[in-house]
Amino acid sequence: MKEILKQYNINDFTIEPLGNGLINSTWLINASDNKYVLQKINIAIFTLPQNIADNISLLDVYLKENFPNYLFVAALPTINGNAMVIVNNEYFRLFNFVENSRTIDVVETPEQAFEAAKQFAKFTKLLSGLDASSLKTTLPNFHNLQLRVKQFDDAIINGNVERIEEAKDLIEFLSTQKNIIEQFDTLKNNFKIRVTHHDTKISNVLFDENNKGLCIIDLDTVMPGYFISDVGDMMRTYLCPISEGESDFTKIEIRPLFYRAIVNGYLSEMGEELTNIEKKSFLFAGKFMIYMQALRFLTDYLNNDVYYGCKYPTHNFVRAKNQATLLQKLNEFIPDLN
Ligand code: GN1
Ligand code: MG
Repeated sequence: MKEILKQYNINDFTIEPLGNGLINSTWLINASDNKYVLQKINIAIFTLPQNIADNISLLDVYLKENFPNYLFVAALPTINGNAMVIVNNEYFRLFNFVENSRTIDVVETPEQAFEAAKQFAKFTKLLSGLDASSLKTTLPNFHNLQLRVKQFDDAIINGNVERIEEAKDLIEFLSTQKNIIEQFDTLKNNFKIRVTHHDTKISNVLFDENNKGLCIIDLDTVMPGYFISDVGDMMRTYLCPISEGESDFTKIEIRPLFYRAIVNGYLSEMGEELTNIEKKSFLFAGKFMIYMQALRFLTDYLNNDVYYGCKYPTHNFVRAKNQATLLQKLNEFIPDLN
C-alpha cells in the first residue's frame, strides 16, 4: 500500500476496509491532508481495466465541459498523470472521499429510494447528448439475459452434481420463468440505448446528512445499455426491506410506496427522455433484473462459487433463493401509481 500511495504523494496514512462490494476490494485512506478511497480492481472479472479508466475519463471531460456543477467522482491522477497504479499486475486507483457523505446498505424510506432513482436518472439524462457508443464495453454481455440463461443451462448440465440435486426445486422454479426472456425479446426493440450505470444498488449512491442524494459511485459498469438495467436493479434492491443476503425469506416483501418512489424519482429526471413503451416497462424492468440476478447467483453456486465472493458455503444458494422469492412476490404485485 505504501508503494502505491507514494505514487499519489501520500506518505503518511492509516487504512481500513470500506464497503461491501462483491467484486473489487475497497479501503478508506486517512491521510494527514485528506480522506481517500483506494480500490483494487478485480481483473479476473474486469479483464480490461484500461477500458474503465478510459470511459471514466471520457465522461469526466464531457461532464466538466457541459455541466461543471455536477459532482462526478473520477479517479485521481498519480504524480505521473496516470489514472491507475499497476503493481505486480494488480490494478489500483484512488478517489477523493466525498466530504460529509455516507452510504446506506438497505433502503429505509421512500425518500431515499426517490433520491437514488433521481441520481441515476440524472446521470443518464446529463449524458443524453453524448453518443453512448463512444464508451467502451467494460464487461461484454453483462446484462445479456439470453447469455445468463445459457450459462445457467450449462451449469445444470456441467455443474456440481450434489448442488444441482440440492437446488432441484429452485432450478425448476427458474425454468418456469422463461417467459421473461420472450417478453424481453419483444420489448427490447423499443428500448433506446443510453449511457447506463448497470449497478444501481443503494450503496452506489452517496447521501448527505439530510438524506439528499449527492452523487453516484462505482462506475465500472457504466456502458451503453437499456434503462431497464438501472430501474430494474433499483427494484431488485430498494423494494424489499431486507437485502439479497438475508436467509429468512419470510421477511421478503414488496413495499408499494418504494415502488412509487423509484418510478417518480426516475421520471423526475428522465420523464422527457423515455418513450411511452419504456414508461410502461417499469414493472417489467424489476422482473428482468431480479430474474437475471437469481440466475447468476444460482449459476455461480452450481459452478462452485467461482464469481461472487462468499462468506459461507451456501451463500450463493441463499442469495439465489432470496432473489427467486422476491421475483415471486413481484409477479404477484399490482402497482398502484395513483
Ligand atoms: C456485483 O461488486 P458489486 O457488489 O458492486 C455484480 C452486480 C450484482 C451485485 C450483486 C461486475 O456488484 O452485477 O448485481 O454484485 N457486479 C458485477 O450484489 O458482476
Ligand atoms: Mg459494482
